[in-house]
Amino acid sequence: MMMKWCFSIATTLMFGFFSSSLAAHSGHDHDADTAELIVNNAQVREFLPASTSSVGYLTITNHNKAAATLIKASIDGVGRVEIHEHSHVDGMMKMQKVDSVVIKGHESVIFQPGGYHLMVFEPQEPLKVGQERKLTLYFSDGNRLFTNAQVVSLESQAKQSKSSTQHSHH
Ligand SMILES: [Cu+2]
Repeated sequence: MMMKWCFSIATTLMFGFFSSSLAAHSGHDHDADTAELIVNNAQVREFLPASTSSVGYLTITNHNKAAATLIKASIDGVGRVEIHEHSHVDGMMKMQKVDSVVIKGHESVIFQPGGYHLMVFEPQEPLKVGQERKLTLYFSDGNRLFTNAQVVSLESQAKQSKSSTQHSHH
């Protein structure tokens, strides 16, 4: 398994700031949903000045019994999207690229600050706050999921990330 380690002080500071908003997600209510894999709250942050990468967050919910394995993501107008995770190594927060993310049956995986996230590189034109960009998720069984990712500012991303943990029933 290939892993690429990347680390920066700026990132550590940022995710340190966000770490208080982390919350475990435990299950969800079943309602009239017919789709078996659902993606919610997809958002990608505008690129900060002089930054070559940005981040995206989303929630994937698996209503199947069987696990689903996310293997790739792409965003229209963006050259490269990687799937990353954060982990504590020797007391430091590091992030690394992962080849796949497993969403177990009847569970959700939340991509959020301090956890799994999409790393976004090489925008073909600037991402502007308020835009929507088509996000495609590729699964190991050949399944694809499409959604629109909202382009958000750093400030609103921080806000949403806090409020989404307070209203986790959505
Ligand atoms: Cu990353």
